[in-house]
Amino acid sequence: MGEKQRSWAAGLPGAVLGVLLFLAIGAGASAAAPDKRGDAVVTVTGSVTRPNRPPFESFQDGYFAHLNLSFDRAHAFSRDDLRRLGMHRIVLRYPNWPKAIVFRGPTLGEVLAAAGATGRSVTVRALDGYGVQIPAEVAARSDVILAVEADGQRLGLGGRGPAWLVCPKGTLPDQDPDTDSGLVWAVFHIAVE
Ligand SMILES: Nc1nc2c(c(=O)[nH]1)N[C@H]1C(S)=C(S)[C@@H](COP(=O)(O)O)O[C@H]1N2
Ligand SMILES: [Mo]
Repeated sequence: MGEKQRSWAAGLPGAVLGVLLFLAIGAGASAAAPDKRGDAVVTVTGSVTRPNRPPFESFQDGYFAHLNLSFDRAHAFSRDDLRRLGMHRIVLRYPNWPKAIVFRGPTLGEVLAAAGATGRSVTVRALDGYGVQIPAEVAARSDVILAVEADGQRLGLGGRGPAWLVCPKGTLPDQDPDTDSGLVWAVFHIAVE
């Protein structure tokens, strides 16, 4: 093995070989399916028309599997992806919070649009499995924010991050106006159906 290849390559000047290699690598990269799993902090799954990662696979997607979640199509967002979508501001205060908090992040609608989501409702779900189902028309409101920042601090794991669903009181169906029930923190998954 190799004899034929070596003699073939020996006949070509280095520069030509370099160009051929460059073309081969370029063609390979552009032909490969996108895979943004490694950067994911929030993943939109289900009825999405702009997938950017492979379908659910139970071993690699161990945490989704742990919560009995699976999907064929999904769009993964990194922190920077979410920040780039827009940083809208909303200030909220609840009796069980130490103070009013200034939240910033993209609207839920911007996140869904970037994933090409088409559906009647979405379930915004946290790492602990807590989730809230929201009709599409509510999810599209400009004051429903997937906050990635609170009081100028990024929301991290172990805190309320990577994202915190926030909106004005009374926005979500059956939202209790006196408590922050329904404001999902530690959001990592949005299922569209
Ligand atoms: N991830 C996650 N978010 C959640 C909840 C939860 O259990 N897990 N509980 C909800 C409810 S019922 C309330 S009242 C508020 C405040 O819960 P906390 O006091 O545990 O922060 O968070 C909401 N968001
Ligand atoms: Mo609650």
